[in-house]
Amino acid sequence: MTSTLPESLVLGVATSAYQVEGAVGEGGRGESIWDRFAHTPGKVEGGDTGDVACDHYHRWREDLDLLAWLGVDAYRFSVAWPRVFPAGTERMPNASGLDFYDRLVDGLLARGIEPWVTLYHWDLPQALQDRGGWTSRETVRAFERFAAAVAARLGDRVRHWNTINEPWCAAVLGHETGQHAPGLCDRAAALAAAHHLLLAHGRSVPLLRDLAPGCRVGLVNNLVPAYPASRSEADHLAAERLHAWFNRWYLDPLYGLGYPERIVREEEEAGRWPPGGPEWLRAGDLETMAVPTDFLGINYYSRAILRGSEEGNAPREVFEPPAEERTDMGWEVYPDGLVDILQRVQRDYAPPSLAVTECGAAYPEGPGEESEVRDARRVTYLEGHLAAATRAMAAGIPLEAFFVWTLVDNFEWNHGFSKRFGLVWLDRTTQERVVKQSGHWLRRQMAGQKGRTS
Ligand code: IFM
Repeated sequence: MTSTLPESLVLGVATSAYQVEGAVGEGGRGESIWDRFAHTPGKVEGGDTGDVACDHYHRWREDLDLLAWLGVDAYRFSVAWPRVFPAGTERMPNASGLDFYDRLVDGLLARGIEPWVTLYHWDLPQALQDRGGWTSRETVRAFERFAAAVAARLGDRVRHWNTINEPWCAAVLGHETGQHAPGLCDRAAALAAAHHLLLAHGRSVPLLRDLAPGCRVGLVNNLVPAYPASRSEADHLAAERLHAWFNRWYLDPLYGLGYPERIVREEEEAGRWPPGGPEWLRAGDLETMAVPTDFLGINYYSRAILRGSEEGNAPREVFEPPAEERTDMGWEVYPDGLVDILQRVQRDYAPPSLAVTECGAAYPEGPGEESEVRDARRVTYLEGHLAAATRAMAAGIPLEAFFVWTLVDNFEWNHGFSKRFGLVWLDRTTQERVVKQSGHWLRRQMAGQKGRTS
């Protein structure tokens, strides 16, 4: 079969440690903020936790065999910080924690799959949270030590590194809305956390370059293209405001532009940004964040449509697409948004390279007759988004990779196991894995792409 996918596009699958590993008490792993949060009644749907998750810690060989069967070029996974520094501040890293990732990397390379390592995908050691977590500068220092320990161990074999995954989620969902760990509801804390996450990124890039010679480094942002609901000035301003707070807050500083003024002004007016700047914003921080990187990772799932304020109304998101155009998360299926956001990022920041580090859909389909999982909607979703990625490349966007979220149905944060994003269905009781129709489809795409001669 011949695929229409560009031959140069690296295709992979992505996961993260807390969502798949389980084995939370093994190998000397310490408690993470997600262990604490998930075990707090009422925080996660169904009372689910990542205690067992997909048991990937024990079944990693089987999972790597699945990746090899799919034929993917690359696998993006994260390192659980509390496996490496269980209490966050030990003098030496926990060797047994690093051993796990050492085996994983060797297992990937033996199967011809390129590892893309993410350092922080939200599982901060609880001990660091107890000292202020991301609202404290101490955590930045602890992250540097974590990054250095992982790079010293894996840097001889891992070429691609993502420093931080989705700082917006870690900062805002974790500190302002309280939907994610550590569950705070304090906008000022979210601003401090966002700053320290970006600073941790900036500080870790030179360390990675030293300890993993020849590596390529980037940060991963979840970006949402924002569209005005009409041509009105008010709707246009509302869309630009969302873009500034959701996207630019985590992009402008990386490219030497500092924080978007419009939001800073709003924070000043709300009394959260003192005249001399907040205490956590120190001289040199913005320069540190703007360290040159090799690529920018973009996680894309959907778009937002904005209506400006009407009498008595704050600007708000509008447009409720019909159920059939939404995934199980309620997110609209909108592949063109991927092209738009890639183009806007390229236009405004011109990163040397881009990678779609996550893209995928939650749908509930499970095994029917003869154990087949007919998730045709996921196939359509992925076809649409890969076609969008291909269009972006044809328009000159330097897109190097596309990772499907995710391999196996896993722990979807505050939604617990109620949302299934996997190419492979998980039976949580037996841990049996059943490849879905979308997994078979991806395997055919991979075979087609590799079979191309041009
Ligand atoms: O499951 C998450 C992932 O951890 C981060 N990006 C979005 C995914 C789907 O919600």
